[in-house]
Amino acid sequence: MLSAVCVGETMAMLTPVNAVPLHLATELHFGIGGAESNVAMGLAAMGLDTHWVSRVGRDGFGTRILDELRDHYVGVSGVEVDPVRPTGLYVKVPAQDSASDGGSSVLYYRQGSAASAMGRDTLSNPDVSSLLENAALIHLSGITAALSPECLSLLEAILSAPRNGRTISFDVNWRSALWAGQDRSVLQRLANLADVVLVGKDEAEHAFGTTDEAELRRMMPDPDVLVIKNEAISAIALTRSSADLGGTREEVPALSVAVVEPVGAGDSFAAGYLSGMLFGLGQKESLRRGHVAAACTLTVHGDRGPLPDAAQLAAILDSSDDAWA
Ligand code: KDG
Repeated sequence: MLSAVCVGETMAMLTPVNAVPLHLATELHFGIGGAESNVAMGLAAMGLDTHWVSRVGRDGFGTRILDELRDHYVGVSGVEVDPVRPTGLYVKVPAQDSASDGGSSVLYYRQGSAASAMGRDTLSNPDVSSLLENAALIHLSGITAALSPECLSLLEAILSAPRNGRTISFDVNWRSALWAGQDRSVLQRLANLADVVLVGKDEAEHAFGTTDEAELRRMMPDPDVLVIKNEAISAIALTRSSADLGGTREEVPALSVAVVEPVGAGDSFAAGYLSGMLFGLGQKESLRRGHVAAACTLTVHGDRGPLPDAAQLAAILDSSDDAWA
């Protein structure tokens, strides 16, 4: 079975029940949230042998995260438990509490977290190195680059290693709160070391200073595929043909859905798209898988919708061929 490894931080996530402002909340819902582990759970749902590499604290939050990932068939043998540093925490608050992005906003309590202590040393853990060596896909994100200089050097080490048939995907995953006062130009450098890059147009403006497709490709010429997500409109895959560097452009419209909450939809899109790519599907089919998976998350509260398994996904895609014709 093809195996995928996602590397990054997952936090405990608290949300006021009934979407009341935080200071009025008497109950908080306790869940977990992490872009890369969201992708991992999506890839596992779609039938891939999936693992998550990270670090959690020796605390109840860390235990809960490990339990949830196991429950979603994601391997956690590559997760270290930090005896001192805590698991990161984030609070998702309703829009009225702060500057919002699509109905909710986040407060991070992750500085000095267990995951922020990942670094090049993480690669000397034999469980981690064997997972990475045997992976068909390694999925990384720009969030990790912002967590600490050590985390940045871990990404650089993974991205600079010989591929030996592996594909490395990099989701830019812009998070304004993490980049304040930091040098965001590293994102362009990291993206150019990856094989597949995913970025939303809204994120591209912050991370690269432009939303222009041609300009983005000019800034990121090296990845084999650059996937640009144009919010609710479409997703575009720009490929780099190895023979002539001419490349191709495939644009697939998004599904029109009643959005309940956008957080996590990009991760579901990534899982759908990357699973298609791993199963050898073309750009158009992979983008469609991304849209279907994203729609499953856009239409529910929380970071992940109940994603279809491989058979359901195939059935939805076959029957919706006309809609996309
Ligand atoms: O993509 C959803 C993530 O934003 C969420 O799960 C938390 O990883 C997270 C982050 O760093 O914001």
